[in-house]
Amino acid sequence: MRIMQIAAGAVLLAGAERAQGQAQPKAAPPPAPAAAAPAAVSVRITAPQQNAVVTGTSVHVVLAARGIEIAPAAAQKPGTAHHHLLLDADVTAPDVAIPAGVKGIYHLGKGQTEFTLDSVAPGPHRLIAVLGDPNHVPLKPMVADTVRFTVKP
Ligand SMILES: [Cu+2]
Repeated sequence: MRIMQIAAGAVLLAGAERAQGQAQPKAAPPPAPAAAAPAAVSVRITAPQQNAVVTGTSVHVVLAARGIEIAPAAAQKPGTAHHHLLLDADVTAPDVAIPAGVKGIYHLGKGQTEFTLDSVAPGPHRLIAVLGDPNHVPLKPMVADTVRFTVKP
């Protein structure tokens, strides 16, 4: 009996990491409109990271929610939520649906937890994530997270 060795394909991770340790001395952050939620429900923007420098005009956003089920809005399932992204847009009124078709406001209405922002202009940006109920109304108290990042062309 012969023992055959199978050479597994080597995976090369070539230069996947970019050096992004640049400080931003002049970045005076505007006041954040998103209040922290004391409740058990929370949301976090895990990408891009705070003060990240993103190369290129596509910004991949990854969201992590805790304490609540993320579900498609169309399911109309009580007690669930879906993500909303506000790029350089202020949070909307607390008791009404987050509007659709507004520049800078994105409903991840299919229950997505990742989203790619395309054609983001070079320069500094503010991204806010807000959890909304199946009717797109922000949860009460508001559950949100904010990151600032800079796009380099
Ligand atoms: Cu929505």
